[in-house]
Amino acid sequence: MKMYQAFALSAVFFLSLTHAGISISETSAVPPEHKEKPSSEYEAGGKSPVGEAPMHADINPKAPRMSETEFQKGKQIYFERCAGCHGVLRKGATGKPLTPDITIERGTENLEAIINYGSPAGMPNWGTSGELTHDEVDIMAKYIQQTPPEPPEYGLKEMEATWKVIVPVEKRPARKMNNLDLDNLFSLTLRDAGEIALIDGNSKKIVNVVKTGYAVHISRMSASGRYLYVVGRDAKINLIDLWLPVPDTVAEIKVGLEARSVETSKFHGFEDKYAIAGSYWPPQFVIMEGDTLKPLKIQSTRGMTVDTQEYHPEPRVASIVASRFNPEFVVCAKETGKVMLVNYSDLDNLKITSIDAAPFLHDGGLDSTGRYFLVAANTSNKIAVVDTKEDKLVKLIDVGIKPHPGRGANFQDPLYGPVWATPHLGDDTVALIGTDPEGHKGSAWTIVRRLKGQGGGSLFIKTHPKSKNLWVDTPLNPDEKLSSTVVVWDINNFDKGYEIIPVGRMSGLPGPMRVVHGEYNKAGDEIWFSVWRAKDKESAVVVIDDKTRKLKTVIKDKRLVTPTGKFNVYNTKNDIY
Ligand code: DHE
Repeated sequence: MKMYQAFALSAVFFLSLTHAGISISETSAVPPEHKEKPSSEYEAGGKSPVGEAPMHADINPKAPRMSETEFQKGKQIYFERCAGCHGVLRKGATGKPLTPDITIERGTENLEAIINYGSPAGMPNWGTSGELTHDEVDIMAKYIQQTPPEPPEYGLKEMEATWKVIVPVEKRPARKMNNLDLDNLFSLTLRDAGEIALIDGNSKKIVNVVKTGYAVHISRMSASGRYLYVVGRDAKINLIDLWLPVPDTVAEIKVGLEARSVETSKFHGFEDKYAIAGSYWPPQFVIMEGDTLKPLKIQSTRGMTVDTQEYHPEPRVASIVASRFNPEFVVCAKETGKVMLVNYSDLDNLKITSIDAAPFLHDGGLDSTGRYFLVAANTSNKIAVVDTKEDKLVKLIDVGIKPHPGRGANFQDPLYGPVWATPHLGDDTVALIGTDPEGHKGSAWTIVRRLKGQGGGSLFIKTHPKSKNLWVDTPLNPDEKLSSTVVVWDINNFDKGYEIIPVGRMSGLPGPMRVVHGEYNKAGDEIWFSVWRAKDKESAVVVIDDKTRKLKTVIKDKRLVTPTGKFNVYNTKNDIY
């Protein structure tokens, strides 16, 4: 049985990542074949902030008539539910293209049926699940036959208008003004609060809660460990100075209408000099001053796809990492499948090496030497390996269904030496890929082991150089037993199989919940997991002793609303994962 069918059959709940939090509705009346895969829900569920922007729309004489109210409703639903998979301009992304030349041909009735019942290809059953009413399905079938309204562009003028330096560089302290052990500080995403919590890794106390962008996404560290950068889905970037008596925002900017990634320059001589943020809309990235966020250079990602070599108007910027081998940022364009090595040594004569990988690029990380970047081309079911020293593609490796590594996990396999691993959204396997072309030539860039985990719906994997454990979460598995637990293998004894750790139960909170994103402390002797519940419910962070795999402590506080990703300062600045 295919994994997605297994999900569909076992699905009891319909988990929806609405902007308001997790909404959960029973779908037992829905025919099993029409229940969607968790991966499509993950991409489709989030509300796109682009929908808030004023847009111009042309009248298409061939499209069915809609009133202004219906059109506005259709637009709102489209940006809340559909844009994540089908793209802002409906040119297609992980979902099919929905441009009027295709949709008018299909006709209103056909479109209604597919919106209602979904499809085995991954389209959720919006109608029969009860997410959309009959009238809303009707509106959507008509709406997608209209000319797609275009959101505005966002250039230097718009960025500068939002740019604020709250504490100028000369007014900032010249040395650390607090007694915090900054290396063991954690930045915790409080997704639906639009905040991050800074938590002291030693005392487990909250140091500060900082207001950030809407549906805040990830944090990254400057090379020195002084500055923390946070990106919201609304493309707001916060620059937080950890040297202040109480670490807080010293500068902020909005770099577009929607974004997911931020990173800082780490090449020798450029430490803390530049920051970069990639946006979903407009499809572009911007290089900024590292200590003020002053926007310096904006570069569009629009261009040709690597496979059919067709123009794509909306290649969203997915993961970005900083090279340590060259003064370069590694920037992934999702829809075109290109990995761009952007050399920041001369911004006026910007050199970009464009590497053909595969669509649709999403998340990835470096190998243990920092030389090779491994990124998931998730709908191609591949991992692309890029050599950041020689600036070229090493290999495209076929893995399981929809790899989702986060940044992946690096460790020494007892037989195959250094490996990097990824779990999958669409199946229950974990692929271990050899990463040592010099010491272990025969196994480099091939899958050396395929572990069988407890189920699909995995998002993140984690280990630490001091640990013998490999942890994998399954937060998007529809079975609550799996979404509330994680599994852990002994790296030196994979044959023993995995142990299931009931992290959700350890938190003492009732379900439903999702246990997501493991992160080690600096010492590598404890791992933290978020117990992610709905916005109006209590959540927690569970800290596990890595050696015994037993509960160490539970961090609870009413301010910890929808905790998801966490980023330890030392591990993040040194790319330890
Ligand atoms: Fe993420 C990383 C995009 C939904 C938690 N996520 C990333 C990256 C991208 C991305 C491109 C890599 C950034 C980098 O390394 O520079 N995420 C998206 C989406 O497009 C998607 C599917 C849907 C959306 O509308 O945003 C999405 N992501 C989620 C969630 O729902 C998660 C689970 C909870 C949350 O907080 O929003 C989530 N994403 C994360 C985390 C990382 C991440 C924790 C960083 C992992 C790491 O260890 O580096």
